[in-house]
Amino acid sequence: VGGVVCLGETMVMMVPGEPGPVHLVRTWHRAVGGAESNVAMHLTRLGVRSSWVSAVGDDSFGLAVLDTVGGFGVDVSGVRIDSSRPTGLYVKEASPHGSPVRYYRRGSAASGMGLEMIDRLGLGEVKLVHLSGITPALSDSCLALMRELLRRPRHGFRISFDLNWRPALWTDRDPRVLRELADMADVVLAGSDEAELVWGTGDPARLRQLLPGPRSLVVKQGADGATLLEGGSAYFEPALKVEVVEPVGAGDAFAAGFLAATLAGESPSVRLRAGHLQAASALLTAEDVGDPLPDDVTDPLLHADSQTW
Ligand code: KDG
Repeated sequence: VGGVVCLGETMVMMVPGEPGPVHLVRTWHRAVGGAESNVAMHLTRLGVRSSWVSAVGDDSFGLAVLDTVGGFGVDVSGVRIDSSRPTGLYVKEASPHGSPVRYYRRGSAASGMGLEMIDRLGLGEVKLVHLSGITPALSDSCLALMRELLRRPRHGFRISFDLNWRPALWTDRDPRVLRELADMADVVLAGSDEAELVWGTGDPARLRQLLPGPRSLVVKQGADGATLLEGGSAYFEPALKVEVVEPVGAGDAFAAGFLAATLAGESPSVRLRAGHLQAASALLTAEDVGDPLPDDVTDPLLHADSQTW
């Protein structure tokens, strides 16, 4: 009782195992990736009990996904095994400057999710439901599921929503629905480019005027840092300087660090720093979830000076 449930698609991820153009690559490294299960994995590592709910195909890739996420200690008992649809797949070309991703996920088991998934979430027992803007792009039934979750009255839990705008998924859908969904969440995480798409500005000072109210909004400003807008105040924390190996997955890591510290009742600056610290661990690996940073590095960083405006 009291954990976090993360809902969303997770796929098998193929990363080239040798240099060169992808069409010539013959050796592949098989990993697993999905924004929301990444968050659940990081949360579990941080000591927060987490479950991940989704659907996978009744196939070997589905098994790989369940083994990887479950192997981290995340509760995967709510995942539906769908024998009529395959597990999704994507190819990631790892590079420090951004990683082109090709999806093979149309018609996947997770895109078949709909309102019937709500019973699997254990809503009576969780403190936080974590969702992202990937799910509403997957299918009409996934969008309906997101709307229902965000609209229905919440008893005893909050909803966090990471915008996770993936342009490749929105080619035949209107991304403005992301604003409707974000406006119903309690905690929203957005890159400044995503905030620009959804609210017309990525500037925290302007967002602060546009968005009064109790909701918490984190604007991630890339390598500069992140700003939390909450209760009429704004808190900025600079990011850590790291040698980036590969950036995909850093946003999920940030979300987990921030949410774990939020659930622990920490101050705004500690919550943002916890996000940056998790993100740094993800920036140092080509996979989505990297090794944890050692405690003697993280502990002093969590408690340095902060800026409020
Ligand atoms: O945040 C990382 C994810 O983008 C990656 O794991 C793949 O879930 C994924 C997606 O839909 O892009």
